Amino acid sequence: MTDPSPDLVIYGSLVSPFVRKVAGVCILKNAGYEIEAVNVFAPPQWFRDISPMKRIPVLRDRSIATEGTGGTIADSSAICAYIEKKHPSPALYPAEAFAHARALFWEEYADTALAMAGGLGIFRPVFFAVTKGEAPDLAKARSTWAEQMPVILDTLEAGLAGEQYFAGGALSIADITIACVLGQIALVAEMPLDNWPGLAAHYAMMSAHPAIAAPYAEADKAIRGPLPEKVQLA
Ligand SMILES: N[C@@H](CCC(=O)N[C@@H](CS)C(=O)NCC(=O)O)C(=O)O
Repeated sequence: MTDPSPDLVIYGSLVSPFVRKVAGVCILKNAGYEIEAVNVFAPPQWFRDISPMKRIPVLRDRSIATEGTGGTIADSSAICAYIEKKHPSPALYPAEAFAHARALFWEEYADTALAMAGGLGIFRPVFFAVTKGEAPDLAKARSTWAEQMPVILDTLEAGLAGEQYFAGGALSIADITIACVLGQIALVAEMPLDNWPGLAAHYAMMSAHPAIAAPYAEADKAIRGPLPEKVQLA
């Protein structure tokens, strides 16, 4: 970012889909930010103090406070909602009430159901194994893809209902979150979406967007060292 000392600091790592989601929202809104690396698996005490659930990301708004818990917000959804208020344009939450709620639902679905299966069931068994010098746990990743993912991908495909975007007929927090969390699978595996053509088109469109592509490229750089080749899920 060009701003040498932006208000917004994101604590975490772009390897996290939730950190990429927050970075993507900042990019879309042209809000200056910087990432301060935190190893969430061995966090320093100051980070535990600002992250009650010991999770990344946490945001700090330096215009509010530069240290301690002041000016900090944990949880990507709370953070993105804050950035929306601070930088309203372009709007990433539909104005119409029902579409707004649908966008929040899809954000939550991606943060929970999709992240549990894709993150805990595919990304971690592959990537955490190789960072420990072990072979990727292909059995776990493949069984998750075969047994848990189809219903989730069916739900997303049905949710799109042939539309370009998930809620309100325009790019929203729903699209950003779904693309970032699906990207967690794509970081470690070839992700065959042929059975879900609407979702495949959505993912292709979103992955090409600079707000998704730039943070993803940083994560990809970090992953390709320990895992030069993506694994096959089928
Ligand atoms: N609901 C949280 C989820 C954040 C989350 O689970 N982050 C992961 C990294 S992708 C984490 O911090 N994990 C730490 C751990 O499992 O101990 C959000 O949206 O910010």
